[in-house]
Amino acid sequence: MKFTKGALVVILCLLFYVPKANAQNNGAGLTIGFAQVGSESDWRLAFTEATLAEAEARGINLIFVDGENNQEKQIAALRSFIEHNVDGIILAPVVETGWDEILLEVQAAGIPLVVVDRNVTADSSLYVTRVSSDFVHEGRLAAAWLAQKTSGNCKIIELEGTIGSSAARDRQIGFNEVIALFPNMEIILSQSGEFLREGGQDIMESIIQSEDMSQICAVWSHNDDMAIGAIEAMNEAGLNPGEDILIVSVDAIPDIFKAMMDGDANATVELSPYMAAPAFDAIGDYLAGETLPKWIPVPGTLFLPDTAAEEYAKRTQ
Ligand code: GZL
Repeated sequence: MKFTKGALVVILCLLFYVPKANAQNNGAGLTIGFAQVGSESDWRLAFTEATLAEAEARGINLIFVDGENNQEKQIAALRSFIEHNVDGIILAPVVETGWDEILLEVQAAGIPLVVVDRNVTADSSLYVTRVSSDFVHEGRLAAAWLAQKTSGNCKIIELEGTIGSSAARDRQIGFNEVIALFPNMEIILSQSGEFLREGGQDIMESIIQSEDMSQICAVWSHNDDMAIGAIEAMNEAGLNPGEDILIVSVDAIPDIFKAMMDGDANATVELSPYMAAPAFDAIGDYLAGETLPKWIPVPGTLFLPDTAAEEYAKRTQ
């Protein structure tokens, strides 16, 4: 059988074509850059730890950069990944805006980028997909629990997360949507503790000095770390968190279950720290030529004190 020159070229190309991703498209053997927000909360630390472990388990060479809650440091990390000519990038953006220019540079370098956790306002054509929970749903879930717990009658203090982050904004949107259905539910004071434990404690210490706490029915916190800081401040002031003042938050970190076991907290909405597997799969699938949806949701449910001991044990063993 005679082959034309063109046919021979095609056959040779097919023989020597090595797809960047392996057959399972799980990212094995790839070099991936990970620009993390920082280490501001126990959930963030758990997310980092789970991502490093997942990369090791898959044989992925992960270049990790802690953004120290600083967008400029994250942007510098993305530029260093381009210089490294990594196979893929995972970005956990600290805030929503200011990413268009660097995402265009990453795209021009031909490097697939996956957004994880918080969102960006940049056009979705600039990233492969986003892996995250639904922050609006988390806020709705927290408010729905509080409404049924208080029969729709509650004056609330809100501890907001990082200003400019989609997590803080969307949790607030979801929570406010639900309490708007109850005329006697009202947020009387809202302040950002930047998702930090000491942020929640500082805010609560100052509120205890300035407000009549007997009017306060609940603290709604955008994450467990700020809730735990607020609980510390209330206990030091002789108040009774978990009883006189209900505590509802998000993340489901081990310490919030410990607080529930101590009678100091009442409800938390789970945020899974396990987002690396779908993110690595997305990069592998993209490099294998597959098209992905622009959002890969990570579900979370509501936890109450009745399962706190079991959940605490599960998360600390
Ligand atoms: C939300 C995530 C938040 C966590 C906080 O997905 O971005 O950031 O709820 C963390 O604990 O600081």
